[in-house]
Amino acid sequence: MIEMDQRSKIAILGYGVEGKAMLEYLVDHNYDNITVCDKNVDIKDKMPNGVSVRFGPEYLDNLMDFEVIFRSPGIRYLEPRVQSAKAAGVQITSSTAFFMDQAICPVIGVTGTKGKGTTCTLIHEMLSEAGEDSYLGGNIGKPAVEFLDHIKGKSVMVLELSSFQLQDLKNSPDYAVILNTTTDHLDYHVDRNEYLKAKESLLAHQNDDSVAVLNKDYDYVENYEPLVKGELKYVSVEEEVKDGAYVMGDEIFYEGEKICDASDVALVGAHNLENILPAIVIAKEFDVKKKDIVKVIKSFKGLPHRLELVKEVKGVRYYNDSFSTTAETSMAAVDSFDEPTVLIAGGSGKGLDYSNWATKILTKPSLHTVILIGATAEQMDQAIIDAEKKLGDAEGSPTRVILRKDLEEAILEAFVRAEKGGVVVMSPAAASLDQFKNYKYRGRAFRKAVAKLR
Ligand code: UMA
Repeated sequence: MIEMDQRSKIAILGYGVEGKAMLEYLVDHNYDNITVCDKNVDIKDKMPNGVSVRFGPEYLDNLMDFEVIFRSPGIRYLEPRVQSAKAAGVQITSSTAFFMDQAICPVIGVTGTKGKGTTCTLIHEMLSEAGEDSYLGGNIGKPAVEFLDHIKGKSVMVLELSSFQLQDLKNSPDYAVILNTTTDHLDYHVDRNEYLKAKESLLAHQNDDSVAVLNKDYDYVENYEPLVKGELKYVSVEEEVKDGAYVMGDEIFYEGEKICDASDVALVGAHNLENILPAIVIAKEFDVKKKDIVKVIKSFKGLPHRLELVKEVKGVRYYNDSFSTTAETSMAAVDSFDEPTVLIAGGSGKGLDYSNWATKILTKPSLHTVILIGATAEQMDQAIIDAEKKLGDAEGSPTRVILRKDLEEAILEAFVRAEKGGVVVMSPAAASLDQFKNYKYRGRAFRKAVAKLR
C-alpha cells in the first residue's frame, strides 16, 4: 500500500488517458502538490490550479524530488530514471495499482497476450445479463481509477490488464484470468522473461480466497500453477478438465454440464473459444444462470477491429482485424477461414519473429494470396522465402506474395485477387504506427476503403 496524504509530493508520469484520469481523481480528492511530467511539449491542456508541469526531454530528470510517482503504462517500468528514483526511496506506483489498493468490490482481472478485451467484455456482458452491478475498464480504454468513486461493495469490476499495467501491482485481483501467453511488446520489455514475469503478478498477491483461471493448452501454464494460492480452475479446447470449462467435439462444457454447441458461438474464429471458456468459468463463480451465459454467447459478435465483418462486395466478405498486432493473432485469423482467402498484413515492427507465421501462410490450403504493406513488409517477405526453402519443393505452396505501397493499394489488389465466395482479411501481425495513429485509425481506413468498392 502506498503511503500518501493530501500534502505528499506527487508526480504523474505521462499525461495520456491514464495520467488524466489519475490527475482528476487526485484533484477531486484535494491532493495539492502534484506535478505532471510528459515528454511531449505540445500538451496544451489547462492544468487545474496548483498543478505544476515538467514537459519536454527533461521530464524524467530529478524524480527524487517526489514522494510518490504514478507511472503511465506507456512509460517503461525499467526506465533507468524511474528505477533510480525507486532506489532512492520514492514510491513508484500506477493508477491501476492505486485502484487495486483501494477497490472495495470484487475485481476480476484478465490478462494474456491476446483476447483480453473480448474475454473481459464477455464476462461483463454475462454478469450484467444476470443483473450484477458490473463495470468494465482497464486497458480496454477506461482507466480503472475512473471507477473508484462509483463502485460499491456489491459491484463487480472487470479489468483488462496489459503487461504494462501489471508490473507494479501490490494487490492482485480476486479473480485472475490468464489467457494464452506467447510473446508481445518485445520493443517495450527488456526480454520475454520480463514480459512473462509481468503477467505473473496477476497471481503473485492473491490469497486463499482467490480464484485463478488458467489455460491448460499453453506450456507456460506450468510456471503459473505454483503461484496459485486459492482455487485453481482450468480451461481447455484440447482436453476435458475436471475443474473448469472445456470443448469436447462440437460442444462446450462446464464441469460435465453441457453449456451449448460450439456452433452457437456468435464470434467468428475458433480461437474465440479460448475467450468464451474463461468467461463461462467466471460467470459460474458468480452463479450466473446457464440461460444468461448462453444468451451472451449467442449474441456477442465481438469488439470493433477484431475480425469484424465490414461488408460483402461481389460475393467476397471483407474482415477488419486491425487489432491483430502479433504473428499469433494473424495466424488465428488465417485459421478462422476455410474459404479462399486473401490476407493483407504488415505494419510497424515490434521485434517480432515471423517464421511460424510464414509457415502458416504457406501451409494453410485456403490462403491463396498475401499482400504485404508497411515497414515490416520486407521482413515478412523474407520470412516467407526462408520458410519456403525449409518446407522444400514437395511442400511448396501456391501462395502468391505481393508487396504494395499502402493499405488503399493493398485493398484494390485484394479486390482483383479475391475469389467469389471467399474472404479478404486485414490481419496485420504488426502495429500500425508507421502509417496510422493507432490500430483504430488503421481499422477505420480499412472500412472506408472497403466501402468504396463496387
Ligand atoms: N509518454 C511519455 N513517455 C513515454 C511514453 C509516453 O511521456 O515514454 C507520454 C505520451 O506523450 C502521452 C502519454 O504518455 O502523453 C501516453 O501515456 P500511455 O502511453 O501510457 O497511454 P495512455 O493514453 O495513458 O493509455 C493507456 C494504455 N496505453 C498503453 O499501454 C501504451 C491504453 O492501452 C489504455 O487503454 C489506457 O491507458 C487506459 O488504461 C492502449 C494500448 O495500446 C490501447 N495498450 C497495449 C495493448 O493493448 O497492446 C498494451
